[in-house]
Amino acid sequence: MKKISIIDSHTGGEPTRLIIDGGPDLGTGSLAERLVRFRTEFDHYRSATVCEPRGSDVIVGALACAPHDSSCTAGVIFFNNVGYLGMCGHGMIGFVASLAYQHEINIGQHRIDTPVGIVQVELHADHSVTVHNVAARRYRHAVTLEVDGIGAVTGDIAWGGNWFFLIATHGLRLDRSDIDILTDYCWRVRQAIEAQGITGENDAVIDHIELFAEPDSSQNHSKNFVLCPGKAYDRSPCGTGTSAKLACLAADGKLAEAEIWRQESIIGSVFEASYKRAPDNSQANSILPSIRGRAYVNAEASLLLDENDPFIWGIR
Ligand code: PYC
Repeated sequence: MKKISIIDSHTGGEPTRLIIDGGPDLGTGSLAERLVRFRTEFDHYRSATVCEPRGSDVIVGALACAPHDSSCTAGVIFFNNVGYLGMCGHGMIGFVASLAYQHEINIGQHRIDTPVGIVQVELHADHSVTVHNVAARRYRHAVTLEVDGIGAVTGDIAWGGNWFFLIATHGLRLDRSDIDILTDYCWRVRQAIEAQGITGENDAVIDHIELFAEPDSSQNHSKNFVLCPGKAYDRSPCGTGTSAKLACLAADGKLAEAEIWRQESIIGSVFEASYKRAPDNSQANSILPSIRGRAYVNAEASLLLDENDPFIWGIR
């Protein structure tokens, strides 16, 4: 019987399952190189960990890795029910909370190696975590596409560690009781984006769709609904999605540097966010977003992989 040791946490309701032992040996090299090895040679570990019958469409997996860059405390590769994520904001907060639970990280600043670059994090004394994400930027403004069963939809395309299509005007209520309607809307938009060959930079697939509305709480600035690549919706306000939103607000001159943006999720959890201008100006409109949130560890377990089990590597 093979065992994979995991720690589960949730960040604003969105789960993260961290593999701490028994995962694939991806060897050495940059985290981007190791992600390619994970995808091409060990993808069955991804499905065994996050897909049914052990997991569900909602779970984001995280593989703890030795960092490539020696200035980093740790490295991590994120994945989900259908593939891999460049970065994951709620997952990074869950990762740091799980390392803290294991006494492997101290209060203070740390650098974490990821496939899309080094991410600086701060574990605060109250155990909340600030993620200083990779640079975010708006790539295209007000892109209109024709969507089957909906009509014309207009949104911005932005990078926040993943590629997003952000829609402010959609005529829908962002309410938990309408999750199915919201999922259907976003999935249709996603399919139209793909069918019409609309991409991020360098033909990157836009695999996250984000809707915005007024927040429920007057303490917050906005509420969102984010549909993830595998058709599950983000229970948290989505760290990379909030980063993409900040890039759009900054590009529109609607949010100043260091000003606080409180992003509420579809279930009411909140990330507190702000940004700095990227110092090198290497990318036009590029900002450095920071996202603060809190994760709670809620399980520590071993996944058991029985070689007689026909679904040993998950339902793929
Ligand atoms: O928090 O960045 C995030 C995220 C991406 C997908 C699910 N959560």
